[in-house]
Amino acid sequence: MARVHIPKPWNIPEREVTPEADFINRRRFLTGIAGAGLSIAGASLLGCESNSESKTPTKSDANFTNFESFERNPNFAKVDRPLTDEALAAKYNNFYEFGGTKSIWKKAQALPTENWKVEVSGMVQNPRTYDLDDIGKKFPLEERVYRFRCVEAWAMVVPWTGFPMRLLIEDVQPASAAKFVRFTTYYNRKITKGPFWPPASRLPWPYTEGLRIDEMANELAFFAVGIYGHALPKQHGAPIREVVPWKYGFKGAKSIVKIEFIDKQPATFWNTLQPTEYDFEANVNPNKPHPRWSQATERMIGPGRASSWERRPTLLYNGYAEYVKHLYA
Ligand SMILES: Nc1nc2c(c(=O)[nH]1)N[C@H]1C(S)=C(S)[C@@H](COP(=O)(O)O)O[C@H]1N2
Ligand SMILES: [Mo]
Repeated sequence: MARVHIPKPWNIPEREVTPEADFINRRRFLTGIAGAGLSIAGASLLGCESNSESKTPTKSDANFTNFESFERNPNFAKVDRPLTDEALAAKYNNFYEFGGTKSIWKKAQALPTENWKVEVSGMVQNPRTYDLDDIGKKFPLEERVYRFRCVEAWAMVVPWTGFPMRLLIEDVQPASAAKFVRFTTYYNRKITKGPFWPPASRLPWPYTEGLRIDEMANELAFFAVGIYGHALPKQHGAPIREVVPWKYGFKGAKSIVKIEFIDKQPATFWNTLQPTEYDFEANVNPNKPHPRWSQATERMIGPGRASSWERRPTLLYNGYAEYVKHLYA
């Protein structure tokens, strides 16, 4: 097999290097996966993706046509900082299934969202498979403005449209023995072929996440089907994703296909890869540094280089202590 050029992490343009991707890079080199003759599209990693020229897709194949009718919930509308510019948020994403750079929005357009179904199963009285139509009819959709904080220390404020997870719990009626929930997301190696992981990879696909059920029942925990007043674009996790604003962003699984109620803490993507860096609980905490960087401050997504973005102090539970601190007392 022909030897394929494998990009070194230090060849990635600086703007693309992020701590999470950096971890995957280091891991690949350390485990020697990179040594094999791999037919991966390494070249696309080297900055061929133009971030600025083409128009950013900010809409998906709208599954809900009447977004204008979903009102902002005034109880979840006030945040201590302005909304992030929509086009900036739509071009700065983590979606490792499609690649390890922040500019995966273009590649993420390959995600097929037609006839999407979400299976809810496990320890529940009413197992269900919802399509998006069911979701729109069954759950009253509303808009909430939430702060968002990635473990990599970038942050944003965005309006999500969706419904509280609590309503889904009420619909499926978990058994009392169910203590956790596992979210499984879309994965198809033919489509979700991020450049960091060749078939030989031992990365724990599909991307999964989990919560305790009492966390899921908290009034902040939200399923989003929209952002900025329209259906989620693919790069933000169309057609349905989790939003848990007091936790680091990696807890918010995108493009969910399955929700299972279980009695034990589930293995999850990042926690399986590196438990010392990505703990299951993953509550935003300025006083608990990541092993490789401080969490004391965060940078708000803005124009230009990340190094020029406004820095602010990180807030405990990302500012949502009054809603969630009793969960961890
Ligand atoms: N399926 C899936 N969900 C995911 C991720 C991912 O790589 N795959 N990345 C997570 C991380 S690390 C973050 S910070 C957020 C980013 O969400 P955004 O791109 O919509 O801002 O998505 C989370 N959900
Ligand atoms: Mo993240």
